[in-house]
Amino acid sequence: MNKIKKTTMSHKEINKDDSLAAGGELHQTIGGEHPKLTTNQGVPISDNQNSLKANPHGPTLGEDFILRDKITHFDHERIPERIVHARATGVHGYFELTESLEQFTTAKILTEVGEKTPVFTRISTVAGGAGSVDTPRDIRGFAVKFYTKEGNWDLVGNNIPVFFIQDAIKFPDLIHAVKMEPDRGFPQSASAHDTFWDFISLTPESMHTIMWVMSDRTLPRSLRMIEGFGVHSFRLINAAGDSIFVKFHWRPKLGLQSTIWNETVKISGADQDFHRRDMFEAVTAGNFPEWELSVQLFTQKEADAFPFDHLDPTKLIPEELVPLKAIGRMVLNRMPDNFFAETEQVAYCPANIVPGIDFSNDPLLQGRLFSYHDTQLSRLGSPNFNQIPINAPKCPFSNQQRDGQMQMEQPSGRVSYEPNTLSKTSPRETPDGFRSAKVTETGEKGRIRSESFADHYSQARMFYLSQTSYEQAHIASALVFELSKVEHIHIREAIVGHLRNINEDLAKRVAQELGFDKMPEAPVPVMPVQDMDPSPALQTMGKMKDTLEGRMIGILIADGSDGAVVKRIKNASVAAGASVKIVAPKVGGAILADGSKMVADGQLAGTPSVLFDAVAVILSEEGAMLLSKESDAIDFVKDAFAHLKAIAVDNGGQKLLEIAKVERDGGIVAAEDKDLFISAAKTRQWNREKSVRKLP
Ligand code: HDD
Repeated sequence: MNKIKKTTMSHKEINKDDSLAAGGELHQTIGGEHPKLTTNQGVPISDNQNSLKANPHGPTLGEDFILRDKITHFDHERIPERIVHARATGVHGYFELTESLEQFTTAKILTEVGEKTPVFTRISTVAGGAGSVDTPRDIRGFAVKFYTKEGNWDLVGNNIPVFFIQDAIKFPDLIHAVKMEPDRGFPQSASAHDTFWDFISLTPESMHTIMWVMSDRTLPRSLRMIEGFGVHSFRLINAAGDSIFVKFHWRPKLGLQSTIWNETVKISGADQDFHRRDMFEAVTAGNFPEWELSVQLFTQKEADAFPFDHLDPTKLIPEELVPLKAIGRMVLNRMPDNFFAETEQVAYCPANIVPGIDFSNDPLLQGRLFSYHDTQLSRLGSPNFNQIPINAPKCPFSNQQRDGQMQMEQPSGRVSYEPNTLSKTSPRETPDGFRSAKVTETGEKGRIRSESFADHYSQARMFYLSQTSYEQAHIASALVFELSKVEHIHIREAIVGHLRNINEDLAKRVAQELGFDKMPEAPVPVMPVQDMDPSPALQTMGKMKDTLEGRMIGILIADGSDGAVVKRIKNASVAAGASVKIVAPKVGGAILADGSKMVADGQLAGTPSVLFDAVAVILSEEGAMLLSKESDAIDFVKDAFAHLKAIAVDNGGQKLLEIAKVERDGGIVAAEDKDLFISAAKTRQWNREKSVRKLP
């Protein structure tokens, strides 16, 4: 057991008054073997609290190399943040193949069943900077680095299967439009502003992705409850050299779950690190998130029959058309030791593929192939970033590339070229090395967009019509929220014009809530909009699992609460797979009815109900009266109700509901009926929604 003890200081000459002023307990330390503190040159340091001065009141001396060593390094601690996807959570884990794709590919990671391949997965927001909040309405990046036996394979996807634009040349404009406006420096992480919607209004190809972004998909409850998509078609190549197309899908074991917009806004205030903390707490508690990897496989002939072009990244292939085949699972089971070294320095690149996998001609993918390596050169500062441990392959790697800034390797011998006759051990080409798919390219060179990319509205319509009525209302209200933040009326009108091509009813709902006097003109689509069959697999609500696993229950208590009831709810929640936090007016806890003390996990003001999936309010009458004067307690129950959560109450809890003017409905259950509470907690009370907010 480590215990706090005073170290025996060898540097007694340190100015004691100063060190006490700087915290008093400065020299307290946790026992153990402490290595000597040194400079970066290894010179032992005797005083790390005071710089070298000419006299007690004199100037600091330039010769203080210890001060310079420390401050200079500090001055250079930050590296450029990613231009997009700056804010993220990274987790280590493994991928295990369960079904071999040997018929289609030679890639060992997709053929060796049972093999566990280490992975590092980084899940990010797109628009916000590294210090922004976790919960804006935004796409989540879903990047997986597989450290395979045949080199690193990076599947750099998103939690949405389509993208805004069809050609990489438009990417800088898209990102400039969505990021903070350059003159004012805001908004930091929101799409709800003029420049984004201005660009979108002029980019009809973005309409399908806009439907996804305005849906509940972009408000995930947890990063453990999102899907991931490789987005583009890739190719698999088999031993005979034949290739087939493939799309990759990650599906979370915990199912999909999203938050309500009003809840999301409040979470951003209550806990800026909501998703990062959720992942950290789950993984460190041993609740390892898991995803199934599935593929959609299809031939060129099948692709030719699709009513869309699969090389267009604004299109998805409905599961009903090409079913998903589950081939493996990814388990994330270890948080990084050091956020900077791993989550910040990891460098993904869609061009990192392994033998047996190849690219398709998707023009967005083609542009991405050079962009990522290029950005890492400025972000990490040297072409040797592949030597940073998080980026280095875990299989042997060897070539004749040499030197460069921050070179960590020290090759020996006189040969640094290939081929050569002088070295018997230098690396050589190998027959099982990477080969491209056999593809014939013909046609005329030019800056052209294929005509097969011209349908911008059919899949947007399919997505909208595939949603439940609640989800459709959420899309409409998201559009109203976003466009209400847009100052320029012509931009609002242009977007509603596009919506008319997607669904007239949606356009009307949005126009009405924006206060339009008349409907704006719809742009004439280049191609007639097709009515595709709805695809229920595109819903979020339909993919919510009937489980409390991975969810969090909050129990509000105060002095006088009935401990037996609290324990019953807690035990039932834990048995159903949830985690539980006790919330009380004082973090030290509350004195229960039987005189015992129950320690709290969170203090009421800092632990609002938005942080939980369902809540219980267990109070004595006096406790309820006391809390009735606490706006945080009133908000606790009001918000839980407005966010459609199950609420368990005893008599005191009911009293607080009455004071908060929360009317009882099917989602509010008696605390003694723990089973009813557990089943209500597994879902949201969607029927309640119309009673708590006006939906367009
Ligand atoms: Fe990108 C980062 C996903 C289009 C250029 N992108 C980045 C990350 C993800 C994606 C998940 C973060 C990786 C990490 O965690 O470090 N990007 C996508 C998807 C796209 C896409 C799914 C479309 C299907 N991206 C895209 C295009 C370009 C880029 C068209 C440029 C031509 N993306 C970048 C980048 C980033 C990046 C600027 C910033 C940091 C980085 O690469 O490493 O190069």
